Amino acid sequence: MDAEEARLFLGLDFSTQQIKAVTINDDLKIVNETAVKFDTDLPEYKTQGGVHIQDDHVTVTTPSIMWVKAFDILLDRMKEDGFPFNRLVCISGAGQQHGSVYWKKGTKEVLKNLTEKASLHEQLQNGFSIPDSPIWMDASTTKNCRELEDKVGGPLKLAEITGSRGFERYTGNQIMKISQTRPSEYEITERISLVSSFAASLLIGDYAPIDLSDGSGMNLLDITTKKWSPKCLQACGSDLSSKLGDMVSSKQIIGSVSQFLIGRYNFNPSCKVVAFTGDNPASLAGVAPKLGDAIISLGSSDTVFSWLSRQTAELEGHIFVNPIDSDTYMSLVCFKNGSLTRERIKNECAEGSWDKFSDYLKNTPMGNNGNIGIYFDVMEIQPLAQGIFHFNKSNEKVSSFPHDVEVRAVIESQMIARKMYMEMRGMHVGPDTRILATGGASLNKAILQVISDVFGAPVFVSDIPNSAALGSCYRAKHGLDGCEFTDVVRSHPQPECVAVPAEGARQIYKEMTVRYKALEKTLANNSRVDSRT
Ligand code: 5FX
Repeated sequence: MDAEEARLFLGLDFSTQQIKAVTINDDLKIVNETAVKFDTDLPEYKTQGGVHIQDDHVTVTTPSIMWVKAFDILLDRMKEDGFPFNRLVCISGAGQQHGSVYWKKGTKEVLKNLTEKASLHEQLQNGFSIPDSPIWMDASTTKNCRELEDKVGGPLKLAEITGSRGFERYTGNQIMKISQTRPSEYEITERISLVSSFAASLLIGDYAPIDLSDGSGMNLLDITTKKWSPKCLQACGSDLSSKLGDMVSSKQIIGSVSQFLIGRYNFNPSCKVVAFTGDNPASLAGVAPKLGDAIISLGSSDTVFSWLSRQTAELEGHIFVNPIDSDTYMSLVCFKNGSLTRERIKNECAEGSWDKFSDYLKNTPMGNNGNIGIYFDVMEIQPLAQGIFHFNKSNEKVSSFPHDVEVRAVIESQMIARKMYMEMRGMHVGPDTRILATGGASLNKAILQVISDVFGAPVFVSDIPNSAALGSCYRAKHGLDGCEFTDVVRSHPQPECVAVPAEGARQIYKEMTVRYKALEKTLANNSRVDSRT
């Protein structure tokens, strides 16, 4: 087949701050990358970091229609650049996890009858019963979480059924809040999608099913039977099972591209769509991991995750059905204060320069002379606490640190927390564990060195920061070709080892972790916290 005809696979990532599209060929070579950034490409929606934080500081939403308009812009941009839509044979995608989209009654018909003469956002303008989608940064549903836990027999029981105790951002709790506080809007809701299945709906011109892996982030799915849990559904809203629709395995082909895409952008009528999933499950596919690898994804949120052969119920962290092999699982812990906090410290302490930030990291000692900072700019997930705190080597609170100390403190405390909670979730990290780093901050070698020192293990990167979009390309190929995932990723670039732990690091961070844990506990007890802690 000559290059003009070769098959192409498209992977989309509807993330918090942008939509990213990556296209690969059969050799897994990236042939196109296009992005639309919400804050700058769609300034009319006045989002910051892609979101609206409401006055109560805990309710966080994004206008659903903005995502639709951003997708129009993305496709228009690719068309203007002469992108060969007709060579795409399969598409899959990812969405920020847990966020929910509420389609108004009658919108299924609109989706099925889209005309190529108008854009998607013009036609879907009135398609949402709740125009602002609650997203993963939302922390307004503590009361609903406790109610759900109580109704199923407690937090551990909920974790046993759904893979997680009640978490504020989890979709079931968000749905419960809406069904209780906005009953008339809930009533006229025809379908509730996750961000991932909402995005897939735009491609197939119909409501797309939720996949098992992203569906595990809702506190609604029984991750053992792989069916909606009747008890959880009942607790969260009336008639919920019909509003959610059926679920599918993450590698299932859910349809072909819509007539709208064929007519307006010249997509190939035989181009298939594989179920979309969450951004973290898609990233798992994108790093082509081996069993036992620990993955650390450094983005708007930081997440640590790994591939598990079996599940256990814990109060910390989460278990999802594995997006690559639905007979296995993936574990994950998510931290809300990730790259935006690092960026704030870079701006305040390193004159806005990542080079200067890195120099400070290189020129300060491991352990930061005993200084520990804790940086929860927004309400953290674990612990459920907010604020910025500085402690000297005697654990006394101090008001601030010199700039270089502050830079090291933010990275050290973030990475200590990542490792500590990862171990609490049952993910093991030994000196031989491969830490695969991905996401924006994985480009910064000085940060990677701190990760290696804190984790006491070698850190690897491949030069692909968009693992969720790339993983979506791999998942498209996997779903279409029906082969083993290991065959799909055979020519995935081998990750390069970029950092190994420095001598003495293990002891320094062992001691520091004990102190960090105790300090974090005092904060959690003194700030706005989960009623259980
Ligand atoms: C995972 O549980 C999260 O909440 C986040 O990582 C979102 O998926 C970010 F998009």
